[in-house]
Amino acid sequence: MWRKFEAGEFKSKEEFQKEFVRHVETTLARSMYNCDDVGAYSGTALALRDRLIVAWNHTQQQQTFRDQKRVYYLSLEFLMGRTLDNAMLNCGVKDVVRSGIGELGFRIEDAIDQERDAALGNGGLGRLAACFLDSLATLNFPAWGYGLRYKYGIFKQEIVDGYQVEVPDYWLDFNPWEFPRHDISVDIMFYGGVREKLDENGKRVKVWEGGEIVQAIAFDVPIPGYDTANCNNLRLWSSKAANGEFDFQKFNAGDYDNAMSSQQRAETISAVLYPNDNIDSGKELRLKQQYFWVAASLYDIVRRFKKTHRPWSEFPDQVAIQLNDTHPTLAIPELQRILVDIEKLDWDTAWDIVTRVFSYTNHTVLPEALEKWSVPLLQHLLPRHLQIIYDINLFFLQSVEKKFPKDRELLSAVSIIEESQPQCIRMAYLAIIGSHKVNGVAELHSDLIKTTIFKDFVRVFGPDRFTNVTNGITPRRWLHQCNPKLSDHIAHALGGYDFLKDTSLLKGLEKWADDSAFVDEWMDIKLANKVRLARFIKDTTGIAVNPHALFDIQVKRIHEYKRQQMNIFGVIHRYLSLKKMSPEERKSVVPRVSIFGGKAAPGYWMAKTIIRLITAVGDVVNNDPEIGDLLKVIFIEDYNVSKAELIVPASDISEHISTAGTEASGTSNMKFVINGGLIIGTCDGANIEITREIGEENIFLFGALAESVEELRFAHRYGKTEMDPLLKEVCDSIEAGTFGDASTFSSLLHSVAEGGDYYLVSDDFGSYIKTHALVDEAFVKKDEWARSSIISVANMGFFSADRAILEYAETIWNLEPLPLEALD
Ligand code: 26Q
Repeated sequence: MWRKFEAGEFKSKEEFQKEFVRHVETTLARSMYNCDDVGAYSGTALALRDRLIVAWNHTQQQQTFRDQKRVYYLSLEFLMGRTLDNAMLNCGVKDVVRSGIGELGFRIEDAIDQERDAALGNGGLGRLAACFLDSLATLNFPAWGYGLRYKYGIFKQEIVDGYQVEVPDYWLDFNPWEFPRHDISVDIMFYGGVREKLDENGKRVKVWEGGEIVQAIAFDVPIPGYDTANCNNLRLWSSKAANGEFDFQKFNAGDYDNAMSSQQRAETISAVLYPNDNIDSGKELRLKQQYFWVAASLYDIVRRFKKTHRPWSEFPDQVAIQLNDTHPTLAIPELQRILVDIEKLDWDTAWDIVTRVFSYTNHTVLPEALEKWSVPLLQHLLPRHLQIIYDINLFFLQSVEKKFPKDRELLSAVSIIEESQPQCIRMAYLAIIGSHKVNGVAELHSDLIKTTIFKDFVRVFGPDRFTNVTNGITPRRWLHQCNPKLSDHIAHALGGYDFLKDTSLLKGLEKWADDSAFVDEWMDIKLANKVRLARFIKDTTGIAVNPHALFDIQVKRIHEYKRQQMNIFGVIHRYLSLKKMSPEERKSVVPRVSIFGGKAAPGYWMAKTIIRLITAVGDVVNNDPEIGDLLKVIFIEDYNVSKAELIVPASDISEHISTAGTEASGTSNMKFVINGGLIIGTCDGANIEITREIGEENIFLFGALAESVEELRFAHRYGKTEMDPLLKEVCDSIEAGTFGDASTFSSLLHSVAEGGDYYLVSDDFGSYIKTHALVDEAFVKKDEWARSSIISVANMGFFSADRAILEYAETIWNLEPLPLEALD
C-alpha cells in the first residue's frame, strides 16, 4: 500500500502555523513581531523539513529492509535550484502553507523568493541529474545520488560595463535541506607509492601506501517524490583534513603557516565547482575532486553491500552505478582495486563484476570536451590506479588482437593510452571498456557516437553495447511549479493532475484546441507570464518591454557551438532593416523583444566577447528613438534555475540553433515547448524527436543537416566559400563601429570570416533570417499560433524524465521500484 502525502501532513493550517511559529521563535531565536520574509522562508522550510525527515527515514529503512537492487547515480553536478516550492508541491502541502502563512501576514511567493539556488552544476548535464533524482523518487525507485558538496557553486554573473564579471557563490549560509553526517566519514588517500609484498599465503600482492590522507564527510539531502511517501537520498561529500583541525605537531612548534596549510589543501578539494561546460580543464585539483568523490562513494556502496553478508558474485544483482559523463570514470579502476587488492578476488572475476555494475552516459561529441588525463599526473596522484588502468588496457588489447589479428591500426585507435607527448588516458575509452552499456542522450547523438568518436568500439564490442536514452525533464518543476496557471488550466481540461505523473495524458488536450474559451484562457496565461517577466526585466534592467511584443528567448550556457553569435547577428540584421524602413513601412513590423541569458566559462574569451556584443547591441538599439518598441534587446544577468522558472513560461519563441551534430540533446527545448512556447531550431539533438512528436508544422526548423557539416567545413577550409551577403552587411556594420569600438569584436568577426567559420554561421544565416520572417508572419495569426502551441504541449509526453528513467531502469539497470509499506 502506498501511503500518500496529503495536506493532512499538516493536519490543518493551524498545525502548520504552530510549527512555523515554534521554529521562528526557538530554532531561529527570532520574534514573530519582527519576522521578515527571510524568517518566513526559514520557518516554513524548517516546518516542512520535519515532515520530510519522517518520510525520508522511513524510505531508507524500507530500502535496507527490502534489500533490493539499488541504483547509484554518480554525478559531479546536481543543479538543484531552489527546494522549498518543489518540496511543498511534491508533498502536497502548498495550499495549506499558503493559507497558514497568509494569515500570519506573509505571501508565500515572497517567502519562496528568499531561497538561494543550490547551483552545484554548470548547465544541461547538472540539471539532467536533478530532474532524474525527482523522477527516481517519484517512481519509487531505490536510488541514491552521489556528488560533491561544493562550498562555492557556479559563480554569480554580474554584467559590468557590458562585460561578464564573476562573483563567488557562497551559498551555505543557511541551508536547511542538508544534514551533516559527521559519523559517516571515509579516509581518502592520494600520492604515495606501490610496493610489492608477500601476503599470508605467500602470494605476491601490491600495496598502495604512504600517501596523504583527506577525510570525506557525508552531507545528506532528502529528495521527495511527487505524490508518494518515497523520499530518496542525495549524498554529497565534503573534504576535511584527516588529522583533525590542523597539524598539531607543527602547531606546537609554532609553525602556524604550515599547520594550517595542510588543512587548507584538504578543504580546497570540495571548495569550488569548475565552471567549465563542455570543455576539459586538465587541472590536478579537478582530478583530485574526481577521485575523492568516487572513492568515498564506492567505499560507502561497498560498506552497505557488505552489511548484507552476500557473496561478491551477487554484487551486480544489488548494485547498478550510472556514470554521468566520464567525470566519475575513476570508479572503474577503483572498484577493480578494491576487489583485487583488498578483497583478494582474482582479476577476471573482479573485472566481470565491474563491467556488470557500471554503465556510462556520454553527453558530447565535441573533441575539446572529451576528458583526458596526463599519465605523469596520474602516476603522481594515483600510482596504483595507473597500474590497474595499464592492466585493463593490456587485457583489453589482447582480446582485440585475438578477434582482429594484426590490425595494428585498430589497436592504437582503441587503446586507452593516447601516444601523445605526454601520454594521456582517454577517459571515455576507459568508461566504455568498463561498462556493460553506453548511452547517448538523443537519437541523433546516439547514432553519431556510434559512427564517429566511438566507431572502433562498435567493431570491437558489437552494436549492442551502445544504446540511446533520450533525455527528459521533470514536469513537476518545469510545468506545475514554474507555470501554475497553465498547469491548473490543463488539469481543469483533463479532469485532474494525473498528467504530472503520466505525461502521455497530455494528449487529451488536442480536443481542446478548437474550444475558443479554452484557447483564450491559454493565451491569457501566456500573456500573464510575459507580463511577469516584463516586470522582472523592468525591475532589474530599467528597460520597459511591451508584453504584447513577440518574446524571442535564448537562454543557455554561452558557447560558440550553440551560436548565440548567430542570434545577435540576426538581431543586428533586424535593426539595420528597421533603420532602412519608412515610418509607414515600420507600422507593419511585428514588435520583438530578443532576450538572452547565460554564463560564459571564465576563461572562454570568445564566449565573453559574444556577451559583450549582445550588451553593446542592446545599448544602441534600446536607446534608438526611431526604433521604440519595435525591437528591444535584453541580457538577463546571472541566468540560473530559479530564473529559468520565470523565463521559460514567458516565451513565444525560443532558440535552439546549434550547428547540426553538436548539441547532444538540449533539454531547455523541451521545457519551452511543454510551457506552450514554439521553437526555432536546427535539426540537432532532441529537436529532431520533438519535431517528430509535435509535427513539423508546429516548429520552425532551418539550416544544414548534420550529414553535410563535414563537407561544408571542408569548403571553408579550402577557401571555396563566400560569406553570406546578409551576414556580410552585419559584419560591416560592426566593423564600422555601429556598436562601439570595433576592435572589441575583432576576434568574433574573425571566427566567422571566410576560411574559418567552424560553426557554419554563414552557411545557415540566410535560412535563419528567412525562418525568422516566417515566425513574424505566423505570430500575427493568433488562432493558428495558439493551436500550434496547444497541439505541441499535447504531444510532449515523451519528454518526461519519468520515461527516460523507466528506460534506464529496464534496459540498463535491471531495477525494480520499491514497494513502500504504509508509514503507520
Ligand atoms: C570536464 C573536465 C573538466 C572540467 C569540466 C568538465 C565538464 C563539465 C561540465 C565537461 C562538460 C560539462 C557539461 C556538459 C553538458 O552539460 N552537456 C550537456 O548535457 C545535456 C544533458 O545530457 C545535453 O542536453 C546537452 O546537449 C549537453 O551539451
